Amino acid sequence: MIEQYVPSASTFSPDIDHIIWLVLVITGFWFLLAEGVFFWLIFRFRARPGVKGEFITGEKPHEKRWVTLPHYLTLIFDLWILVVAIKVWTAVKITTPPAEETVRIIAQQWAWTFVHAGPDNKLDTADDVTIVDELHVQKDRVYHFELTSRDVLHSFSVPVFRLKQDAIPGRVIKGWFKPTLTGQFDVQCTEICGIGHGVMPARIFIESPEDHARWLKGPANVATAVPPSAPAAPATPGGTK
Ligand SMILES: [Cu+2]
Repeated sequence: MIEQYVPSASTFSPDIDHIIWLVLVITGFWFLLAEGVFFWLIFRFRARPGVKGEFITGEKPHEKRWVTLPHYLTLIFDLWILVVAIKVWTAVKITTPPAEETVRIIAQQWAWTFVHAGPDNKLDTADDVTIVDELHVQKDRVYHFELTSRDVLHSFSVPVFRLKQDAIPGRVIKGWFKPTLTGQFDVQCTEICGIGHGVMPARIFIESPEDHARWLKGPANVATAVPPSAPAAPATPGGTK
């Protein structure tokens, strides 16, 4: 159901969605039950004409059961969430599948720079493709990312991947993803990083292998590529009279 609102586009996003549902159902069940019992008790033991309201201290054994029994049941449900969460954490954060490609992601106030490996599939070579606010990846390909920041704390978030990772200046944080859908989706900064935080969105383009190869070679690449030290565009001749 979550994917009706935010598509699920990575290999691990269904597992994250499963945890969200599990937590929602368990906490929702206990919330509704606790509130139901709470209001029923208020109604049941209310003061009425001729009947004094009862003050129950909860010290008698049969009264304590109202606390201890749900308490132990809640702990069992907590353990259930913990086991599922550790399994997903291990799959997403600990066991990393081998990279088919690596992309470098650099955050700064207030833009994202993405360094793509280019046709030779190696970073730090002449054919690297460096683009601001556009990340181009292939469907069904395992990407490792190297995330860093030039200035302050940022957070790299791709909602369709259910991926969020802080970017910390002075550190290179590694992670991975494998896209499972083609399309254009949002990339967001999810750390308040200054006055321009709200204008720090980017886009991820998940392409088929053919489209990605076309993008690497085609004019779209030339049109959107921004060299790191691009000179300022000259003024249009005749523009000032
Ligand atoms: Cu930011």
